[in-house]
Order: sequence, then C-alpha cells, then structure tokens
Amino acid sequence: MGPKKPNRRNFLKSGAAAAAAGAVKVTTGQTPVAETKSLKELIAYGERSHYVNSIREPVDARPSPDQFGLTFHVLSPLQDSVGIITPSSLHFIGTHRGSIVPNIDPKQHRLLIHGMVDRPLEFTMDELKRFPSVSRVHFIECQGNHSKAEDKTVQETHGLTSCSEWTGVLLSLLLNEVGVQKGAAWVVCEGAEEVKGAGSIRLAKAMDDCLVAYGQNGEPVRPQQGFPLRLLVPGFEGIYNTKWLRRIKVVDRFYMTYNDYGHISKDEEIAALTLQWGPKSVITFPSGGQQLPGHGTYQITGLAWSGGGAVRRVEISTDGGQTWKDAEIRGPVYPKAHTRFGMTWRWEGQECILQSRCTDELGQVQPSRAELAKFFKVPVDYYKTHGTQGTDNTIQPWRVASDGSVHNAIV
Ligand SMILES: Nc1nc2c(c(=O)[nH]1)N[C@H]1C(S)=C(S)[C@@H](COP(=O)(O)O)O[C@H]1N2
Ligand SMILES: [Mo]
Repeated sequence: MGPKKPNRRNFLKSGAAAAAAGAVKVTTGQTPVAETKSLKELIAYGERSHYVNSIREPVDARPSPDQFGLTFHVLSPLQDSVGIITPSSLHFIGTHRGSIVPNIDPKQHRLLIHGMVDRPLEFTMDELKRFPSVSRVHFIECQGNHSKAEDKTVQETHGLTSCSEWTGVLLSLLLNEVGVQKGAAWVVCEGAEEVKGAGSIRLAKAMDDCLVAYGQNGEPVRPQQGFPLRLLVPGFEGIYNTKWLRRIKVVDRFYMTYNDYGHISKDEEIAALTLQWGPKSVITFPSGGQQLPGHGTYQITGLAWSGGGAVRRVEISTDGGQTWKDAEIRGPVYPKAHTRFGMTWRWEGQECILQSRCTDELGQVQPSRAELAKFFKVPVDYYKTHGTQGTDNTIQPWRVASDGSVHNAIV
C-alpha cells in the first residue's frame, strides 16, 4: 500500500467537502490515483478502482491484548464479496499478538521438521519449491466467528472467515521425507513471531490434506497471512493454520501450546464441536445494514462451506423457516471451501425473514439456534446472554422490513 493511498474516511470526507463547495465534476479521464503515482508505478502493481472502497474492520469486542493498542482480529467485508475467492487484501486476520507482522526475509527463512523422525531436516524456501506443488481452494475460519444479536452486518456476524487458493507442498510429502517414527501420533507446528503461536494436530490429519503453503491467490502468501510460509489445516478452526511457520515437531502425544491453552474446552461435548467446522452458510445479500430500494426482482446470494468436505446442498427460506427451497450453486464446488449460492427472488414489499441452510457431503445439516439449544439442553433464550457452544455454525436469519431495510434477526 502506498503512503498516499487515501483511506475510506478521508476519501468520504474530502468527497463531502468538495461536494459542499460544488467542486465535484464527473470526470472520465485520469483518476486521483493516477495523479499521485508515476506511470511506472501504475503499471508495476495494479490497484482497484477508487470507486471501490470495501474495507476490513477490526472486531470491536476483542480489543488489543497488549499495551501497543494493536488490533487483535480483523473482519472481512463479506457483504461486498462475489464468487468464492477473498481478495488477499481483504482476507480476515486472526492474531494473538495484535497486528505486528514479523518481518521475515524469505532467503533467511527455514522450516525445521524434527522430533520423532529418522532424518531431521531444515528446508529453505527454495528447497520447498523443489517438491511437487499443489494448489487448493480452502476457507479459513476463526473460532471467534460467533454471530450475536448486537452484530449489525454480515461483516460483523461472519467476517472472520475467508477463502483463498493456497499453493504449496503437502505436509505428508515432507513428513515422508524426514521419515516419521513408530509411536508418533501428533505434530506441533510453531510460528516465528515473538510469542511463537503454535498448535498441535493429530498425525492422521497432518498426513491427510494439510498443506505447507507459500502461495496465496497466485502470489506469495501475504505477510498478514503468514509470509513466507503458513500451514493450512483444511476444515479445522483457524487457530491450527499456523502462520510464519518455522518448525514442526513430531511427537507421541498432545502438547499444550500457547495457542491451545485456554482454547480447547474442558467440556468434552463442547471440545468435540471445536476442531472441525460443521456445515455453515450465510446470505451476504440482502444482509444486515443493506437497503432494498423497492419491491421487485433480486438475487439472494451467499456463501456456504463445511469443514467436513464439499457443500452438497444449500436451501433458502424466505418465510422464517416454514418452507425451504433449493438454491442454485453458482460457482465451483471444492471440498472445505467457500461455495457461492444464489436464488432469484421477487420481493413484494412485505416484511420477511431470509435464511440459508447448508448440507455437506457427509450429510450433516446446518442447525438453527433452537436446534442447538435443544442439543445442549438449554432454554431457547439461553443465547441472549451466552455465546453458542463450540464453533458457531448456526443458521443466520436476516429480517427485511417493509421499508426495504435489512436487519440481524437473531433474538
Ligand atoms: N503463528 C501464528 N499463527 C496463527 C495465528 C497467530 O497469531 N500466530 N493466529 C491463528 C488464528 S487464531 C487464526 S483464526 C488464523 C487466521 O489466519 P489469517 O490471519 O490468515 O486469516 O491464523 C492462526 N495462525
Ligand atoms: Mo482464531
């Protein structure tokens, strides 16, 4: 990002000030960006149109954990999303230590794999690229992605998930290279930042579909996403996707790490529901804070995903859950990836509640909050004062008022 790039607020302010002075002219020529950048810069790395101003927002409820006043978690603007890939600049951010991103020289970076292995090895980035690569589209979602009644927009209710094409080497390939010894059962994966964010995953998952990724959406992984190297643990909670990956230790049992501490519930029933994401979906249009200009035909659209595999079906209800209709899948369907769905809808101007419901390839069906309450044997209004147990994959209702305004309908 160039230092001259106007942030949205300034842009709006100066736009308003200019309008007040009657100075705004519709121009078809050069953009303000063009005026502040050399032709060489403009050609070197493309920028989005200055008419497009979709931005990430920090999570208000999770202020900085340290004295630096840095942002802890940052929400992706899902309301503006199209297709299934999150632009890298808008990928959500989940960090334990605020927005400090370690400054890692990829030439100096090493990945050490050791512990219960025959040949401990240290890989440079160039060496990793000498292994066959794979490119896979996967979502990442933070366990903190809980929808609450006070959240207004889909960015606030669901913005801690994003989806990218990740390129790298299968972890199983690297583990076979070092030779995993008998009795090994877990791997501990550690990041390079000062607190060494780490996570423990079972060897079976590590050998299944985990990826040591150096590429994101066709270019190197972004610094906020773990440059130059991150772990991808498809379908699992975000926290296991270790960024700035520098060390993998093969061990015989679960080890408590900085990340695992305080994160894994002591209640076994809840713990069983945190780890792999269940089937989940959300309508991104029309969604909270948006406004329908009048009655007529619209495209309801949204995203569905599941940690259990591919999305098999998405249903939409426009009558508060009394009846459901199959939505169309409008894009590619990859396992453990965001999947775009849609439906042509005629709004006659009446108040209504819109909801989407995902079924995945395992046959798991996304639950409503009432169903979750029943499962956990708590009263339905329990969630007025408590977050949902485990990872929240409950159905998100949006209320369209008769004036066309759209609101979070969680009660
Ligand atoms: N090294 C390291 N890895 C990390 C984290 C971290 O703080 N340090 N945050 C984790 C959390 S809580 C989440 S939700 C995901 C978020 O990935 P993203 O920032 O690329 O969206 O990264 C995980 N990996
Ligand atoms: Mo997270």
